[in-house]
Amino acid sequence: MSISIGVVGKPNAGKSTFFSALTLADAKIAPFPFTTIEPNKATAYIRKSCPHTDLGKPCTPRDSSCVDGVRFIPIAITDVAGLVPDAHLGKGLGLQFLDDLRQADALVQVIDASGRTDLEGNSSQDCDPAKEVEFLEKEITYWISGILEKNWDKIKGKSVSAVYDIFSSMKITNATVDAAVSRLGLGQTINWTDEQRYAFADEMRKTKPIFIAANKADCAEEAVLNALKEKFQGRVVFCSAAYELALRKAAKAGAVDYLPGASSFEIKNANEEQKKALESILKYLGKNGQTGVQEVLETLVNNMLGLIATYPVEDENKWCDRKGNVLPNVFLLPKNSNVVQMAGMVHSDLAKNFITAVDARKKLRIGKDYILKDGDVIKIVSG
Ligand SMILES: Nc1nc2c(ncn2[C@@H]2O[C@H](COP(=O)(O)OP(=O)(O)O)[C@@H](O)[C@H]2O)c(=O)[nH]1
Ligand SMILES: [Mg+2]
Repeated sequence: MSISIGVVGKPNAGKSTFFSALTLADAKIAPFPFTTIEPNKATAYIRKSCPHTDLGKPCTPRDSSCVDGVRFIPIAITDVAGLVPDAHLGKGLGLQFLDDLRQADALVQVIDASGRTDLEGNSSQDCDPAKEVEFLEKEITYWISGILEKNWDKIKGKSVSAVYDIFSSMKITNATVDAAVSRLGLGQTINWTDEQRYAFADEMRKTKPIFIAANKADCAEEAVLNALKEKFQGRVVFCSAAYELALRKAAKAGAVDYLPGASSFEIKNANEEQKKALESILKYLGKNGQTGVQEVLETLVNNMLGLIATYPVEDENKWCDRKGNVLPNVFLLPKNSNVVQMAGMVHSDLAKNFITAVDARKKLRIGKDYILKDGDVIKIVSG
């Protein structure tokens, strides 16, 4: 199952621009027709250095792509409508559309770091973007609490296991549900008050980490950006979705040579007007290192979700599958996963009938307790 991330935030923060920028890929990176699923669902990619550079032979990826030694690993992204304070009371477009995010492993909240729009998304001045984070968490908790409320007749008076299905459809395990129930001291029967239901929903909400994309950094004040960095340490990255989108469009049109997340680009053929626009983007990159859009996704996946990339192969010498495809697949797994968990990602039978495995880099036999590292190339032997 692929990793799925939802883009949320107030109206006009730049969610759709961020979504388009993140998921616009040229044919080199997205050679397969798996890019756009629905208008608000598309594929983005995180970058990893591809193990083929250590093998010294080119790879033939089947579920990802490789450009200049960089493996681009697909991540599903969903863009939803804007959320406003009191959406749970019917303000704005309400909360219903959040149902699209049930399968999300994490969320990116796009906030307007320029401070030029208020919490409803209307033009304004000197708004504090930190306030956006607070209200949004609350509305997401109301959404989850609302799902419980809709099912209340079915679950009221039953044991806690009656809510397992609701949460497993949201990628939340039974063990996580049980832990929250005991942490809150709710007992084994569902006869919760409204407050208890909300508190439980809040625990469930916390299982979906929210990373913050401080957008419109191209026209934000340094002091505001610094305050955000201080307040949301480790879970905020500044970005300019508008610049990233402009660069990816220019790359697709052949005007520039630019790879997502790069710290610079080359202008190939652009008219005077385009050149001027591109030069101001170059200046921004010179100062900030990158547009930040790719960095948001990669910091979220690598640090906040703590996922590592592992490559199963059937031949530990040629690093290929039965058909000779070199490093055909890549699996993202939580840090500290063992090799049997990896086998289970490839196929449940591989885990069930696991015998042993081989670290294809070291040509070393490894046991079922081996803890995987980012970039591991592994041959699994099963009965
Ligand atoms: N300066 C600047 N403007 C941006 C950026 N991202 C989006 N915008 C503008 O903000 C407005 C709202 O963007 P949109 O993506 O539609 O916001 P959404 O309502 O959150 O989906 C549009 O006018 C965008 O051009 C950015 O990084 N920098
Ligand atoms: Mg939008």
